[in-house]
Amino acid sequence: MSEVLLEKPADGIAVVRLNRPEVRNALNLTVRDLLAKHFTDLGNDADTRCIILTGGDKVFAAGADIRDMVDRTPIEVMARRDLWKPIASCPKPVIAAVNGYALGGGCELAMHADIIVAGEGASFGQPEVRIGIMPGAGGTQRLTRAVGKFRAMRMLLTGEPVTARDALAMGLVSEVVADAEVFQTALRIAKTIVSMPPLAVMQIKEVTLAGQDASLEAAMILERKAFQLLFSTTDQKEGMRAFLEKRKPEFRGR
Ligand code: DAK
Repeated sequence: MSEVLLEKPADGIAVVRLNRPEVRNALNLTVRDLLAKHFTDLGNDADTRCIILTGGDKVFAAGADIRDMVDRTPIEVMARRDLWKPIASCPKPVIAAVNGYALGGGCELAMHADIIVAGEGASFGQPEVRIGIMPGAGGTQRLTRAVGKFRAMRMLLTGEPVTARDALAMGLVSEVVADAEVFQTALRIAKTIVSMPPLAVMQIKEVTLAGQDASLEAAMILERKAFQLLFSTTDQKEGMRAFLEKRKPEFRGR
């Protein structure tokens, strides 16, 4: 069976599921290649409107595969294609459904998502320092942007994980639910997103992410332009008319 499974549980929703339970879903090169391929394909697939990324109900991912890395040379590491890029630049909303460990590259993978639903037993950490390296897929950057310098440094420099509840308090996850409810909660959120007008959804994602690293002034211009652009869609007319006519809108993604 493939080490990354692709499922379609409902209209418009794709599930990308890590499937190496025997090594805690460690991200070897095959897994990372498959993730890059699936995210590229789903990003280009008009029928896919929201993606759920999960490792199943026991563990999200214990990081990059240490067996894969132990004897690598700097040149080999450098020569690798950037397999994280297709996930980071995916135009569709991504929801991470996290049970169990999300460590190292696993925590970084979750942080590529737009929404993180965590089970009560989940934990998040960047333990790379303990094995002589450091995060290489956004752990020093996305984590710091999400939780602030002092909480990020505490995690990065000690390698100690935080619980799902602490992660919620820090702003590292969107929601914490009972372990058994993680996937269903993610699916419910995905269904809500899929019922929204797709062009507005994609503009919101793009502007929110691009604006994070721009000045407030530039980001506000970006927001205003995207806002104006949406007035060229039939979904804007439909959404507003449906509200005024007190009926459910029928969005067509145009
Ligand atoms: N890699 C390889 N194998 C792993 C693994 C990992 N990250 N994590 C677990 N395993 C394997 C174990 O070796 C063990 O294999 P066997 O002994 O059965 O053959 C099996 O999974 C079960 O593990 P445990 O016996 O340890 O299971 P426990 O439930 O007791 O503990 C654990 C689970 C997740 C707490 C523990 O396994 C653990 O601490 N794992 C390592 C966590 C870690 O250090 N993660 C950070 C890895 S470094 C890059 C970008 C990013 C990265 C790299 C490059 N580029 C852009 C180039 C990221 C780096 C990392 O993530």
